[in-house]
Parts: sequence; C-alpha cells; structure tokens
Amino acid sequence: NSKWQLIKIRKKKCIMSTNVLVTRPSLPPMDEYINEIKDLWENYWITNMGEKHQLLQSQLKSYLQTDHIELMVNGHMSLELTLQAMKLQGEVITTPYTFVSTTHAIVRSGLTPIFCDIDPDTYTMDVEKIESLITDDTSAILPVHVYGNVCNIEEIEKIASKYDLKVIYDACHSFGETYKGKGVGSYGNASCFSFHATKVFHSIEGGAVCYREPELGKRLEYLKNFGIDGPESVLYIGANAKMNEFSAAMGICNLRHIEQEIEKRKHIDHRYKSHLEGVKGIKLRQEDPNVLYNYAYFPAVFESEFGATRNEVFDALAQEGIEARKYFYPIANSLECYRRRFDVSETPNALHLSNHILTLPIYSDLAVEEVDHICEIILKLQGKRLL
Ligand code: T4K
Repeated sequence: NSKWQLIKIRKKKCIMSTNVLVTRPSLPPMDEYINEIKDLWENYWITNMGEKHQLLQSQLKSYLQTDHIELMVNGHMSLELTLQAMKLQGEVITTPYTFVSTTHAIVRSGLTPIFCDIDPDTYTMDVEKIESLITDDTSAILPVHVYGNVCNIEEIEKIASKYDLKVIYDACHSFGETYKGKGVGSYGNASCFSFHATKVFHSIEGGAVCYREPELGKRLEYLKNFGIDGPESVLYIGANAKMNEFSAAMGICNLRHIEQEIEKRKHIDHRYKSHLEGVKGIKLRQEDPNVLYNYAYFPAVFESEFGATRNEVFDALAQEGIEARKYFYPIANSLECYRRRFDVSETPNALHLSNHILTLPIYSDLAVEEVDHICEIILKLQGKRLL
C-alpha cells in the first residue's frame, strides 16, 4: 500500500513539474456535459445499458460506418470479450509492437500469442511473414492499426480466408479513420476500439467492438453483463464490461466536437512535419493516400544518422519540461511478465523500432509555439536551428 502511495505521489509530482505532457484529454465545455447528465438525477438510471448507452451506441454505429457495434467499458475488455465470444482456441498470430493490452487479452483468454514481425515503414504486421507462422493450432490473426497506421487489410483478409482464420483488428488507435472510404471498423470479423481519456475520442474510459456476424453481438452482450439472461438465468460465464451513463454522456458530448478535434490534431501533425521532415536520421510517417487519418499519435524515429540517440532526445526534451513517450518500449514479447516465454530476436524490426522511437506530444489544444519549441530542442541536438 505504502509503495503504491509513493508511486502515486511521484507520478503527481512528475506531472506537476512537466509543462507539456505527451497528451491531454479533450473535454467538452463544462456546461455541455452538465446539461447532458442532468436527467440522470431525474431517472436514477446510471449504468446497465441505460438511455445514454443506447444513444451513444447508435451514434457511433453511424459515425464508425459499421453494421454492428457493442459498447464496452474499455478497449481492453473489448479485445478480451471478442476473443472469448469467438470461442477461439490455440494460437493467435499478433504483433509485439503494441500496447501491452493486446498481448494480455490473448493470454488472459487462454490463447497463445505467436508474434509476427512488423513492416519497417508502417509498423503494422508484416504480411509477408504471416503464412510461415500458421500451424494447425492457429485460430485467428490479431493485427494492430498502430498509431492509426492501417494494416495491409487486403493481404490479411486473403490469408485469413485461405486458412479459414478469424481476423480481429486492434483498432484502439484508429477511431474515426477510413480506409478506401470505408470505416476501419468495417473490416475483418471484428475491430476493437478504445475510448480512453488519452484517445482522439473518449468517454473517460470506454471502448467498443464493431463486428460482422450478428451472432457475435448476441454473445458479446451476454459476456459484458455476467452472462445474465434474466433475473433467474445465467447462460454464460461472463464478465462485467458495461459502459456507465456518465461515461456515455461524455462520449455523446465529445462526438459533437470530433471533427474539430481531428482537424486541430492534423494541424499539429503538419506543423511537426514542416520542421522535421527531411532531417537526416529522422523518420516520420508517410501517409497512405487510401487512409483518412485521425492524428492520434506523432511517432518519430531517431536512427543512428541523426547523431543523437532516442534516449538522448527523450532526455533533452524532459530537461525542458516536455514529456515524450517511448510508445512502445519495451516490446510486448520482451516484457518482464512474459520473461523467457518468447524470443525477441524473432521480431527484429519491432525490436529495432522500439529502441529508436519516440511519440511526441500531440493533442488538440497544444499550441503551435510549443510544437516549434519541441522541434527546436530536437534540431539543436544536431546543431541546427528552425528555419
Ligand atoms: N490496444 C492498444 C493498441 C492500446 O494502445 C490500448 C490503450 C489498448 C488496447 C487498451 O485500451 P484501454 O483499455 O486503455 O481503453 C495510455 C492509455 O491509458 C491507454 O489507453 C493507451 N492504450 C496507452 C497507449 O496509453 P499509459 O499508461 O501510458 O497512460 P498514462 O496514465 O501514463 O497517461 C498518458 C499521458 O496522458 C500522461 O502524460 C498523462 C496524460 N493524461 C492521462 C490521463 C489518464 C492526462 O493528462 N489526463 C488523464 O486523465 O497508457
């Protein structure tokens, strides 16, 4: 207990002494939220699939351009319950280059993750390497649209249909994105989204599963509510993954502002690029013209030609009160909790990236002057100045 207390105090102190954090949740005007939650004091229905839950679910169904959607308490439970609702067994081919939630969801569902290396340019699963990992025990592929970089959907679907595998996309970074004009959530058997406070769109905590087969939805509905079928009947061994009404209300408010949110982020993204694009040793995302991006993250790779290591850039920014993040270091297959279970040398591109990447601060209200300042600090390490 006292250890956690200490960590909490440290975390608070660290946040207070930091001027710019890697992200900051967008909040609607306070009055708008208060207005949205007022009726909860009238009807006393504050969780368990209330009116706001239903409203947000139907609004998101249309915004995400999906046939079916099920709201969840967070992105992680969206992944876990999807794997369980599909009744998968054996092995799931996935990427180590992700937030730990993806791997945990597989392992906690009694499945074995088989790690596929990533493409060095898009950071998503290298589709050339998937087939060699398929065995008689493979039941699904779980790729991640990491940083909102959409996976090679066509190739993944081809492989999945050739070997009769399910495809579950971890779409936690790709809220609102489209690929070839269609919502990213409409691809694969299912796509799991996160509405965590740090995401482009949030409901404080929250998530959703967009899915193709209607039967999956029935099972997800049960699994997110303990498997309860009626007051005296429990059909499945479910969990509790329901979104409450206060969260749904936050989602309803934030959805009204989502277009401006993404537009502002795009502006920040382009400002960074105007300073850092073409700098020797810095690699930035090259946009795929088929994708409409949400600008959730700003990843920058610092290769050895840059002259300063990723850690040196991280430290230089920290000294100026700027928090960049090493998302995703260490990679999932090298984490302490999975020690000796996996061999990181089998995913060299993911390993290399995790040692060279930094995600720079990005959120809608980040001032362009701050972006300029961040770039100035970075370029100074190369003895350069902003133009
Ligand atoms: N799959 C993928 C690929 C994911 O990235 C994630 C989550 C999931 C699945 C699971 O979805 P959820 O179950 O979380 O819905 C953060 C987020 O907590 C996590 O949602 C996210 N991915 C991950 C990439 O980032 P941490 O541990 O880095 O968060 P934390 O607390 O350090 O916050 C990050 C920054 O945001 C800090 O600088 C402080 C700032 N912040 C944070 C919060 C919570 C604020 O300013 N205000 C806040 O309220 O994981």
